[in-house]
Amino acid sequence: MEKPEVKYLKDYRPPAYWIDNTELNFDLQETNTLVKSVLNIRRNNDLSDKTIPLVLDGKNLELLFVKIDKKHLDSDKYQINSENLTIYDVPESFSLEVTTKIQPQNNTSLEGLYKAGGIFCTQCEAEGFRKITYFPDRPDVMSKYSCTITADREKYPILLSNGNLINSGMTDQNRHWAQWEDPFKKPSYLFALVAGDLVYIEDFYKTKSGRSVTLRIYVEHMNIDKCGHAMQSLKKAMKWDEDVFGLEYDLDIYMIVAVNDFNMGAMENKGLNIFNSKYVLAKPETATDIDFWNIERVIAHEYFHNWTGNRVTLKNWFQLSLKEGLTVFRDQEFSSDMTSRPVKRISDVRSLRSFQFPEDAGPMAHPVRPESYIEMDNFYTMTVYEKGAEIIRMIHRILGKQGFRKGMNLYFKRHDGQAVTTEDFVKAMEDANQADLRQFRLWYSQAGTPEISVKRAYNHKNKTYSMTFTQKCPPSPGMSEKKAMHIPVAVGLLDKAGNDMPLQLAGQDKPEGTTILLNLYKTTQTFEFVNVYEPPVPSILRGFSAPVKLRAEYTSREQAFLLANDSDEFHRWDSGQRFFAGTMINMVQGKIKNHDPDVLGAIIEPFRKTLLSTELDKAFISHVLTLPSESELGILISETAPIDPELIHQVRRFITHAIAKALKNDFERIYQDNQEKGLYNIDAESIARRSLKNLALSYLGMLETPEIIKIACNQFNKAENMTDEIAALGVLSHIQCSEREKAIDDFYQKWKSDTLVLDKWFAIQAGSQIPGIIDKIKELLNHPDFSIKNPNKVRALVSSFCGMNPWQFHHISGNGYKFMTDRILELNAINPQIAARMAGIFNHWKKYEPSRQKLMKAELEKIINTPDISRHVYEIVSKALV
Ligand code: B3K
Ligand code: ZN
Repeated sequence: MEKPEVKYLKDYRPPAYWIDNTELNFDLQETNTLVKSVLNIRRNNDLSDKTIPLVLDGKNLELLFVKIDKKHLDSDKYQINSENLTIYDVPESFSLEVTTKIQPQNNTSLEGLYKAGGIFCTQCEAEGFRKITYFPDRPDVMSKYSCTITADREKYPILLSNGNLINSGMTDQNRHWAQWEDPFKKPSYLFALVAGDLVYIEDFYKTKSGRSVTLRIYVEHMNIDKCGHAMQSLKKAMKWDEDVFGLEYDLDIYMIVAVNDFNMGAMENKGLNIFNSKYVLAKPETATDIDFWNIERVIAHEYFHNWTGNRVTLKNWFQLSLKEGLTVFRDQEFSSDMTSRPVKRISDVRSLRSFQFPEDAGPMAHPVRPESYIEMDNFYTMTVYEKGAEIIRMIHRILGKQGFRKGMNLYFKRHDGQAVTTEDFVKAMEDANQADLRQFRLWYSQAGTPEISVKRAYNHKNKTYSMTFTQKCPPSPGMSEKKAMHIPVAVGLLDKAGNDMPLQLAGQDKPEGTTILLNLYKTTQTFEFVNVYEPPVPSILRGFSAPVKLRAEYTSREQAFLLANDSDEFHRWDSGQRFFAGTMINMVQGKIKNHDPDVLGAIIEPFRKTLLSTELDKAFISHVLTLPSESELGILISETAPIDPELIHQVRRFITHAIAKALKNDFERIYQDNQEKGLYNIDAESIARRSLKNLALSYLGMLETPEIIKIACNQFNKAENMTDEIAALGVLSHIQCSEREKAIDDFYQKWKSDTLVLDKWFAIQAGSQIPGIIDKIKELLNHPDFSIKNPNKVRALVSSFCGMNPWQFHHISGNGYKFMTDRILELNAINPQIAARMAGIFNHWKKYEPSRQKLMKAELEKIINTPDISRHVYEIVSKALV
């Protein structure tokens, strides 16, 4: 194939033409859909060159007519190729009418306008609008849209687009139309259209200034009883944004549509969010506690985009983190306020370390503001989203809550209605606080995870304690030298009794609290504390104040001490994880013997103490007692040695089994004590109780005794909520017994008409630890309820296998790898975005031991040598092979 073009930030140029108004007209049909667009175009007079032709983006479109100021344009006046429509010699301002023909029913990429499950819907971000009509498909061209949709009345009774419904009517007996108008200017990526046989629930929200907003959630008929939680979440999010940021919703109606076929979680189209049904539909019988939380989070995230993304949008796609990092930070804060702040922080950091850190150390490593891309869709990454949110969180910490709010206010005051950059954001934060974030900006431009090491020394005579921090950042693709960054490190000191010491830095006249923010600016920097009455144990990087790898060289005794005593719950959890991980890694590396009773005792005692604590929050206990996963252990090991997934699997299994055996009675008691009492509830406390109970069950499951199988079957059969039902099925899924087969069968029979619940059924089987499960997975590919065209099904069956079952995916036969390559190639032709996501599974091939490296490399080569490989997949695989 030809090498695809690389786009660079440094090549950014302002648009040559503005589009003041966009009038769209859709004639939706079963075979050919006609799209007519009328654009009011005006030359950008800021540019000195007045001869630049008008270049519009367009892909997979059949051009029917072009008119300028209502007159047909002869075909020698324009040029079309597979990417653009170019018109030469256009007036300074004019109206352009373009009519194109598309086939949404054949569009399996789920980008642009597509029809799936009988519903027409759109996904335009990042560059999907160009699959609908010719347009300057870039976020800095903001236009006012109106949209008229005509369709069969019976098949598509609901016709929606952005903004307000202006008018509607019938064209003949069978076809009807609706006209929508969005009063706010927006980039093309926020355009949306939906047409289908849907029903809705309706509610209202009164904004703080007293306006009433209509809220609607549209779903397929059979799901009407599963929208309540999403609606409550939306109202909570609207209220929270008013309370915390003073931000109010701006249109009279807010609509959410749930569809089953969707590439990602959801999309923030102005006034008309389109959601993967997974993040809308829930009732206790069908959705787990985690699902309920995720729905609340994603509904809030898309709602928050209305200000951070829609009203203030992006100048170009390199700025993606301007909206995504900021909006993730906002949704994290929202979830923290709705649930438990430390627990939320723990799970966010866990996922940052499991996915973003490896990304930042691999072939796809890129700065939070990338400098180049081949296919923008490949840059909706953990780095842009989650590391981007960490950057915002550091600014929040450095400036404080009020300073941050002042910065946000100034940002909106300056930039409402504009397309701007991350630089504009940082500038607003600086100007509102007279702060200096010059060095801090490196977080946007330098890829890679900084590593911090700490040397500490206590001076008995002077009662001083010094901490010397050294930072370095490993090289990343295209960036070998890194500059020292501004890193905020929150620190506390514990005395022997486990209490926080008052902290006084040399030069301060009195102690200032028990947690202090140390700002690192240099490669090496020393801080000295005075009046430290005894040698302390430091608690470093409290609350995970910066996205860095900390090499603090704690002894395991110190780790156990911090696990038992640290007042910072995040750091307490983190110390526990390091402690458990350290022991397991030593076993993997043969530094300690598996069966050494002292080693086991050293793990089991703190484990038991935490399990039986009556003071700690149960959700927190569950997090502490969830041992680092096989993948997490692999990531840690890969920093010093190659990964052997089989060995890691054996050690982790051995440890969990040993814990289960030693604490059997305790687990049984916890299991009994935390049974559901009274009505099912989804408040934080009930969720915590269920998670601890099900954690106990999963440890007990390791014992695989008839007694435990009976307990699990009992829970499975009696469960009245999906959390308990799927937890029990999960436990059974790993045990080879007839009860397992029966439970899997029963579950299918019970839920075969609920596609979202079936995703869980596929995922549980893909994650099963029974050896040779890959054969079952291959069989399931042919199951009538599986479809390779449905991204949720692919994620459930195929991605879960790689994610939940690393030792079988990495089986030394190479069968797991071959299986993945087959799926990637199959999807390459159907849905390149999803294919590219899956291809990323081979990104870390160099971190494995030699035989697996060789096998994975061969797969990558096979993929890249396949004819017709998409740009999406090419970008990922070619980078992995460098
Ligand atoms: N902005 C969308 C993601 C679009 C992904 C395009 N490939 C959802 C979100 O982050 O809110
Ligand atoms: Zn987002």
